[in-house]
Amino acid sequence: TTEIPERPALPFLGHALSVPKGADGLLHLMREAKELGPVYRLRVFGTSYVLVGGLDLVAELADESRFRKNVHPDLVEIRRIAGDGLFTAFPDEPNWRKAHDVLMPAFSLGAMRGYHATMLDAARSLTDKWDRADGAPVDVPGDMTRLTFDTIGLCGFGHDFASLRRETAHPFVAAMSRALAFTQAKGESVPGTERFRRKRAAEFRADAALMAGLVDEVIRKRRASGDTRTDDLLGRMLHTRDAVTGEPLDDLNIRHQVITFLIAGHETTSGALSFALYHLTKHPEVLARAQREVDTLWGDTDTPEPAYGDIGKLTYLRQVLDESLRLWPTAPAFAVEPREDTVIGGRYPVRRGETLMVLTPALHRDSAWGDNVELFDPDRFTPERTAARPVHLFKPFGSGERACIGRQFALHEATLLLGLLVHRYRLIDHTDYRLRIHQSLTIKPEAFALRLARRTSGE
Ligand code: MNH
Repeated sequence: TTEIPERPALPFLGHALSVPKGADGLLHLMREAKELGPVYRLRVFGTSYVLVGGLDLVAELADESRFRKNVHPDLVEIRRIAGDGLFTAFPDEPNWRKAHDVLMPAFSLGAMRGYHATMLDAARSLTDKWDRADGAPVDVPGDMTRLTFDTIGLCGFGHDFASLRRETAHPFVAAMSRALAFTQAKGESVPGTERFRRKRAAEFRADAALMAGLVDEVIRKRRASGDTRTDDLLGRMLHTRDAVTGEPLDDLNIRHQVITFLIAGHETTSGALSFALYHLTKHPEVLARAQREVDTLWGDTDTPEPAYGDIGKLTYLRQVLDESLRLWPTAPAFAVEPREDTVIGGRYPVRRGETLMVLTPALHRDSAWGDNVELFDPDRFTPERTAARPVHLFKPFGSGERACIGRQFALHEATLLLGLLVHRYRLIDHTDYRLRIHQSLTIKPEAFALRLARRTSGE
């Protein structure tokens, strides 16, 4: 066996000085994957990560008899907000299986039929807002975030956050962004220096309390209403029992799940929508094809009435979304750990429980994708080419039993919205936008604005 490649490391600091903070961190890790190869080690203070960005290794790590989800140090920080919710639960925490089983039916493809009308309402609030802008620039990631946040609030909890009717971000979203930035900064800074940031720590506690308070109020209102529906996330958690234990989820766990869904249910989808609009803006031939696809379904009516079944017919738009998620998977990493000490790639020893971080944007640029991996080309996702591709080459939603539970939800919501947008508007790139990546827990295009003009028939 041989050691995993790494740059020369300083005592105590490890590689901490060479990793840029915040936004450029991911780009740095992607460059390192190019130079050091599909697996390398990164040390940040006391913590060591193995980064993996190549097909063969990712396929090996997908073997659930040898590896399981790793709750890495950043996720441990996020547990201060999301506790034992699905996303941050430790692999052996009993509440994970319990909540997973209770919630799965609410995320089946069939369940999307029940959310469709609500998703359409939310989408119309967005087009109303963009119509009112009347050609003035709109903040694309900002409005995508408003839309996806309102959508998960309405579909998941029957609660209207109405952020599309607000000028500034919703207080939950503002508190969440600050709190996530705080946990991230903590992971990136010298251990033990937290006490010098008392003010930030107090702000974090206030933000966490605000989120918990808001969520408890949503739960309280549902309980008080006497409404015992079980066809949304909150209803299932309050009024169904886990088949194995015969118990419902406990109140603290329900709070953690609601916070988890409010965060996980909107950040990534809004980023995916923003990147897709970016690519559509920069590739007029792709946009024209997407417009032909929606025009075939909806003609040139002013307000189309997309049926549930229409979403499955928007296959080219789905390819656009998939190709956007290939280049910029908006949850850009996920981690697994060996169940026992083992050897990966036939020669690299790794220890039980250590963090093996899959760097998805690097995997999505593996040479198995072809020569021109940086090129945006939705035709990579035709059914024929998808069937011919190794299954583990495309992992925007993670892997195995801890993969994204909200995948169908995100894809239904995003395809519907993109369809309505390309049907209705011409996208005007008035700033000749150059892509910059904004990174927190997830990634999105930084400061991306567009102007919109209504399409008239024939264009
Ligand atoms: Mn989502 C887990 C990506 C939309 C709720 N999600 C994951 C993981 C990835 C991911 C990657 C695996 C993380 C890990 O292994 O540590 N999620 C996405 C992307 C989109 C997305 C790219 C949109 C595009 N996710 C959504 C939506 C919801 C959601 C929408 C909810 C409505 N995701 C989750 C939850 C988990 C998760 C909950 C944790 C699942 C588990 O561990 O059981």
